[in-house]
Amino acid sequence: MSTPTGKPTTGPFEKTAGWLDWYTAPSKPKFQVPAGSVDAHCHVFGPGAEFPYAPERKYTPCDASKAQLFALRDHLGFSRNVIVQATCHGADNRALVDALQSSNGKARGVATVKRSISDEELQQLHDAGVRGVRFNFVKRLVDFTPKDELMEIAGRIAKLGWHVVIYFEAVDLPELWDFFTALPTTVVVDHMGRPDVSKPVDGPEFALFEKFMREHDNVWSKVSCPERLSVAGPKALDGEQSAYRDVVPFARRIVEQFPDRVLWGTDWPHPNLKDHMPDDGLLVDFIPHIATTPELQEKLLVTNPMKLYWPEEV
Ligand code: 0GY
Repeated sequence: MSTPTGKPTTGPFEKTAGWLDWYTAPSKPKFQVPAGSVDAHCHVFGPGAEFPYAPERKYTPCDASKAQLFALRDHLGFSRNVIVQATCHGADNRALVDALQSSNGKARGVATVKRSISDEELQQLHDAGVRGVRFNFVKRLVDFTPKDELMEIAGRIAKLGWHVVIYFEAVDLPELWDFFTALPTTVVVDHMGRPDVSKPVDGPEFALFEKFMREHDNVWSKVSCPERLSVAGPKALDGEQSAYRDVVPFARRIVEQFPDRVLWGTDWPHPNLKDHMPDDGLLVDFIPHIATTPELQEKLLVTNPMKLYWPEEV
């Protein structure tokens, strides 16, 4: 790679067995993203020596620093990042805040908070650039938090103009429906609610997700993480076919139906992948397969994330 991302380090922590480190030599994407594009889903991990991983974490990653993230941003041609608090840091948002404060205004954040957070601490997060909280329902990543606690948090952060990011698996949407539809803010779904892409795109499971977005115009979706959802994997079949081709019909459907409510992100440094670590340049080259016109690309990468995270500049 031409930019100084360096190598992943591990600091004083021992990585989870089988952990895949982020890819140190991403290709230069062939697809040139529009000027002012936002990578609206990425993380920083530690470094653990400076920002220790949380005792309640379910995995221990390699480090992935703010400098390495910002170098990747520049290499891929993006202008800004939205950094999402990773579960390995629990509700300790110090690494996130440090990255936001070092970004020269080019990063905004999504934090994890508990009911015990004070109004003053919320305001400090806001001043650092946080504009949302994440509620995570993926059981392998977090312990259960009672819904009344989450609803109380949602009510408090709504007053700051923040939104709620939700992460869940497709099979859990029916059970979570009433809670999600009662949230008083904009609601951003991570990775299209993790569809099982081996099921038909026009089957009942994905139809429920489309209904969720269609009937609730406060619901947005990140059309991110093909590498996490794909069964086909990164290998393109021929010149016409995309990497992660089995995810294309799902993501394209969401982009085309809801062009003003979609976001895209790399998900760097790609926690918990088991079989391969994606080339982030290849992930960028996936974008024109799901947002097939310059107009859709501009909305996905610039207009929509700017509206949500930098509304004062729109
Ligand atoms: C993602 C996906 C995952 C992990 C986390 O915060 C996290 O630990 O988000 C995952 O393991 O699926 O969006 O980064």
